[in-house]
Amino acid sequence: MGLRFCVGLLAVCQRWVDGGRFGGETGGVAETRFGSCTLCEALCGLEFQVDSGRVLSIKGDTRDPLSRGHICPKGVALQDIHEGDRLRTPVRKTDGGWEEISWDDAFDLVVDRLAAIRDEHGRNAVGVYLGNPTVHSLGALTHGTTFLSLLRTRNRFSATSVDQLPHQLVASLMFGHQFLIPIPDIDRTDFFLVIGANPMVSNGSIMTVPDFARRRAELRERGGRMVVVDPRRTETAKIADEHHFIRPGTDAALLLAMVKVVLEKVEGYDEVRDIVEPITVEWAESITGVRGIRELAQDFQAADTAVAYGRTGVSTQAHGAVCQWAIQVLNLITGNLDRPGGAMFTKPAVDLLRLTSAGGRDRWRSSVRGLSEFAGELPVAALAEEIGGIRAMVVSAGNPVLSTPDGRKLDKALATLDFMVAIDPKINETTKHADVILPPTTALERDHYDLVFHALAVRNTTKFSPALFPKPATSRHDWEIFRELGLRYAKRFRDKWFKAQLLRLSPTRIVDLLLRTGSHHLSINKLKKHPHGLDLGPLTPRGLEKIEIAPKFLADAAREVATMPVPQGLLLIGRRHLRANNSWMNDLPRLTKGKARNHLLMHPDDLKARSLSDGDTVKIRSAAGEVTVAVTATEDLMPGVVSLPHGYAAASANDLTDPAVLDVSGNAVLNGVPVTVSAA
Ligand SMILES: Nc1nc2c(c(=O)[nH]1)N[C@H]1C(S)=C(S)[C@@H](COP(=O)(O)OP(=O)(O)OC[C@H]3O[C@@H](n4cnc5c(=O)[nH]c(N)nc54)[C@H](O)[C@@H]3O)O[C@H]1N2
Ligand SMILES: Nc1nc2c(c(=O)[nH]1)N[C@H]1C(S)=C(S)[C@@H](COP(=O)(O)OP(=O)(O)OC[C@H]3O[C@@H](n4cnc5c(=O)[nH]c(N)nc54)[C@H](O)[C@@H]3O)O[C@H]1N2
Ligand code: SF4
Ligand SMILES: [Mo]
Repeated sequence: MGLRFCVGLLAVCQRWVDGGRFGGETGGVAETRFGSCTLCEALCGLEFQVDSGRVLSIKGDTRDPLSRGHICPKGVALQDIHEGDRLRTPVRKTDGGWEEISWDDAFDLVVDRLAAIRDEHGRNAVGVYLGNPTVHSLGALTHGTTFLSLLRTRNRFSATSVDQLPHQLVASLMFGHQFLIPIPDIDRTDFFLVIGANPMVSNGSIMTVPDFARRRAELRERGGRMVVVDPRRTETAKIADEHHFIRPGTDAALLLAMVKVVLEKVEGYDEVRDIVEPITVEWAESITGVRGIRELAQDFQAADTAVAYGRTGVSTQAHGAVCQWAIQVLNLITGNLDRPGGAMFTKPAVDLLRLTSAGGRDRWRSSVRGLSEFAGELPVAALAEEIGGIRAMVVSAGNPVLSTPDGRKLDKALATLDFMVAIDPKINETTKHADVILPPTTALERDHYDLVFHALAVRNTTKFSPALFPKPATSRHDWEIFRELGLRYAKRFRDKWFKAQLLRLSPTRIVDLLLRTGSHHLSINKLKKHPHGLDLGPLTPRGLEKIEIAPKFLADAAREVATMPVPQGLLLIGRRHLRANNSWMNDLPRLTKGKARNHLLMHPDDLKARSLSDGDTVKIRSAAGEVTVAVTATEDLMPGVVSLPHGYAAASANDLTDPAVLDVSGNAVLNGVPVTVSAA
């Protein structure tokens, strides 16, 4: 019934939505256009100067209500992605190398092979991996998910389980929906506690905050305070009022000790009190290396408003789920959950909660290790070992050989597949294993409406970004690729044919429908009248109906923290760079000029203890593997900690991370990896 309603409503919408594209030839007169950057979560508004189908310049749009003119160097590089070296037509692997084929032949070939493997080995023999840019491509979201549901495989993997799975698990268990994730109300808080995040470089994550430096300055002007907890004195730590080094992987001890201190002056919450009972501040200080935990907790509690926020440093580690849970408990018991200045929920123009499942876990398990599914996905750390049972892979917008634990093992496993298709404009360390690569258009050639990050932003805003340029007739959008694959696949397996009809709608039309039925009653046409975006105001209290403060699954995991041993030896953490984006964009000269960045960082005392010097080539070893890389001395690291960025093939951090060690959520442990370092 729902679907018929949609189709009917859509026919009406079709008359309203002109579906027209801006762009085209202008013949020598520069034109100004507006849109948004889709490279990271910050959603920066952009102002383009274009002429004759070419970009003349890209700068920040000062009238965008969210980003207020902010732009980073990657945004400018959208031009380079568009104009640079990339696949523009499908290619097929042959004995003589990559060979161009037509779209029609490519779609038929892919569907024939996937269907044959499903016929022979069953549905779960087809595996899927979705990478990070999926969430930044409207069409990959609207059509990729429908295509995947047609495959009906349980072997679904994504970058979620090397990233934010603990946030989603905690949100589903505490608040009832995996995307009901509290966002720091940074614009009104008096005390901003940042744990394991570096928004000065990342521009915010699960906290869309495009102009972090300015908002931080405004916090200071209001007399507010920012405290950072991080094993590295990061770019964010350097502009904080206070920075604490912490031993990687031990944040759960810090957070539970803070909860215990806060509970001394709060009534109730007996189930939490019981969990933190065995924790002492002294023990937590010895484990974490952080001094003044009691004072930190008391200051947080005493602030008029305060918000604790933790990101990949505390989600991609051994106690990721407990950390994310303890952070929300801290917000809750200090009265800062769901109130201005605290941790709040967004009210986006398109309700993400309506579009996605609430969560759910352990409805099936991986076949080798028996790891639990969450929200329909298995932990990607199990992908390599599942290949064998999996005979074919669909990989879209990702590079798991560089981005998931023990990438080398995955590299070898992918080579044994019967068939692989990649949807990606690039031949990378993963897509090189594909039999067929289907390259989508770039961000400048397609309409964008952000379904995900408006829902995770520090302010309610909304914006439609029309395609800057029309796509060449020979190109296909992500959604057109998924549409063609889906329609052909559904024809083979008629059980899902009806569902496939959803694929016929364009993403823009789907968004129009969602906007019209959303709480702000907007439409694409209304948004087109506001090319800089619309401000929908600051975050407002949601009034949560029910909060499960200590769900058993998380409570059990939290009780384990008290038995955590003091970590010994060197611990590896990652890092990000403003001019890099995970494993891609490393081939763009505009972003990569200057010194190489994929070196190991190490404290001078740790170098000296191993008779090493700044600039030496060193060998890093872990339980999973080894890499050889140059080392740089820095006092910005806590002694006993070393840092290597991920995403570089020459020395991949994920040749060191270990798929055998997982957080209870199933998330990979990418930080706090025990390593040794010696002269190469
Ligand atoms: N050790 C360590 N490992 C990590 C991390 C870490 O901090 N440390 N971080 C983790 C995190 S947070 C993440 S999100 C993952 C990211 O890991 P992945 O998502 O696996 O990899 P990406 O590097 O984002 O790969 C992006 C690919 O998408 C392609 N692409 C770009 N735009 C599009 C598009 O519009 N459509 C399509 N179809 N393809 C496109 C690019 O060409 C590139 O090949 O890495 C994780 N891995
Ligand atoms: N320039 C740039 N921006 C990006 C990306 C990028 O690759 N480049 N990637 C995007 C993606 S996919 C994501 S998910 C976000 C990530 O956004 P963030 O999480 O804000 O970014 P990171 O730089 O990974 O920050 C993690 C921090 O945790 C610290 N850390 C490591 N281990 C621990 C630990 O055990 N405890 C504590 N307390 N801290 C620890 C690290 O030193 C680091 O400073 O960034 C997004 N934005
Ligand atoms: S911070 Fe940079 S990459 Fe992220 S949206 Fe803004 S311009 Fe794009
Ligand atoms: Mo990520």
